[in-house]
Amino acid sequence: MSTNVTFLINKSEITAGTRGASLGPDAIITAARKKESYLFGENALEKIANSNGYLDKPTKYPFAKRIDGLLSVYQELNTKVAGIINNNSFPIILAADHGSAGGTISGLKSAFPDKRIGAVWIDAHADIHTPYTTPSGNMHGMPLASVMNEDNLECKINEVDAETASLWNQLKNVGGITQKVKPEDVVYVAVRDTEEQEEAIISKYGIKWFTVNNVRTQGVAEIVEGINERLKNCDIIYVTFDVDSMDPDMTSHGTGTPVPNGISPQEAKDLMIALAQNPKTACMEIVEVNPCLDEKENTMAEITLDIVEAITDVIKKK
Ligand SMILES: [Mn+2]
Repeated sequence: MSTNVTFLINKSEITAGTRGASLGPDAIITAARKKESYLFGENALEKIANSNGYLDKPTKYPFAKRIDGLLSVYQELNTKVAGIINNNSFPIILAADHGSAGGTISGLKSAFPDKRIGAVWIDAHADIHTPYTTPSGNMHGMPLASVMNEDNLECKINEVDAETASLWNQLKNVGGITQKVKPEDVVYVAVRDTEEQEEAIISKYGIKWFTVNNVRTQGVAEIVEGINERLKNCDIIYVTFDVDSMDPDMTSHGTGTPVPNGISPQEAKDLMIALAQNPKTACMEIVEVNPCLDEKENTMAEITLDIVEAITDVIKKK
């Protein structure tokens, strides 16, 4: 058996709070060219339209910044990701910021409308805010809530206007199915920087959460066993990897919101390889490389490339 891989590049950085993540996918491709890897020439590569023009004008939506642009990004990802899967290829999304994940999951659900989807969220952050709870308005903190059809009104701190609420509802409805992932089918790995509104929802649903310490003390194999056990009733698995899950001292600060005490690059690679090996895994996404913020030249992209190469190898042999 062999599987085709299609890289899907999304350079939209409209949901991050810092600038430069749109250069992340190119930084990874540059790292490949530097080491004369032909990864991106030997596999199919597609792109979605660039929405970064939304950064050049003020946003009307303080609690969901540039949500109008994000709606287009979700719609385009929905079509592209479903199209790649329906074409019997395995999509690996290289995206600027994590707002992309909601569109990707929409596409996965569009391809598999009757299947139960599990999501493995490897990240320093929980990304489960909503316009009603966000302190920053940055939508890279909301993709998971958007695909869970979650508003978290119990923890509401913002008075959201009708237009924002309508756009948020449209975002949750991309692909025509509002709840794409159930809370019991989400697993966090390495999350360590959360806000109380997020913690409330995580504990309300009992979302499974493996800490950095769990990974370090139990080892990657046991964590992956735990993930697979938790998601045993899911038909399809989506894996999202935010590079800020890794420790900035062992990588670099080349990401929008670095957080100390993350997993090591080796742990990240072992984890991603093991997850790629699961036959249920149907889509993987890598996000938040920001070379503008990298104090060690292109180190974050080089480390990320190593992970992307490793999972591509595994997937192509499936
Ligand atoms: Mn994230």
